[in-house]
Amino acid sequence: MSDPTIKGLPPPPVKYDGSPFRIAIVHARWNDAIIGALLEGTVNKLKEQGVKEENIVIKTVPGSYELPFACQKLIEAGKTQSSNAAPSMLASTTNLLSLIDNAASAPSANPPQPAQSGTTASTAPFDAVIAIGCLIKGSTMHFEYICDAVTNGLMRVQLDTGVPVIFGVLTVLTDDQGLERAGIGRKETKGHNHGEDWGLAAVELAAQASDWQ
Ligand code: DLZ
Repeated sequence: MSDPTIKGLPPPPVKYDGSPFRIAIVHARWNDAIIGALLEGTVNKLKEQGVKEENIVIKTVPGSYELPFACQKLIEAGKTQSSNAAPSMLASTTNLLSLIDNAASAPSANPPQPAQSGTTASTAPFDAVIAIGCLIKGSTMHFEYICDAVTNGLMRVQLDTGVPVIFGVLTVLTDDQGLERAGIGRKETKGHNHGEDWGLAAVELAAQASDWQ
């Protein structure tokens, strides 16, 4: 029987070309089994949309609370790097897809492939940043405070910097809710990997932001 839900992201009205874009992903390491699968779904979707592997920069932070600060720093560093047009720390980390192997290894039929040699990574400012985290409710108010801070922080970063920040933060009540939203559920249906939606959203926002300039 097909899923009767009406929720979810329909395909974009047009097919966006991700090939001109430089996208950063910042992910938390807390709840790493879930994060690993989300990261993989995000990267695979970015590549499917045409984003070049060498133009996907991946950084990690300990927990979701650190995401807004890291996104802001990365966006600023990307702008500085571009205006200096000189090699920098970021240039040396242009292809960090190997980090996916260090994030919790989620079962994968289609793991991201290593970059082709001979390709040149962009040093342009980031066109979009994807913040990935997974907050799981515990027995105290900690969850509510972190969810609130991260949500507001990420919104502030995108409005202050003018660079789209995709909200890739799951705020779930149980482990199973998180696993299902990463496409690795333990029940009959594995669930949908929300990382794919975030990759799609990043390319769409990057394209729109450049059109509207
Ligand atoms: C401390 C904490 C807790 C209890 N739970 C989570 C979580 O479910 N997901 C997550 O991403 N991070 C969690 N953290 C860590 C905080 O986000 C943060 O890293 C620390 O409070 C240090 O600032």
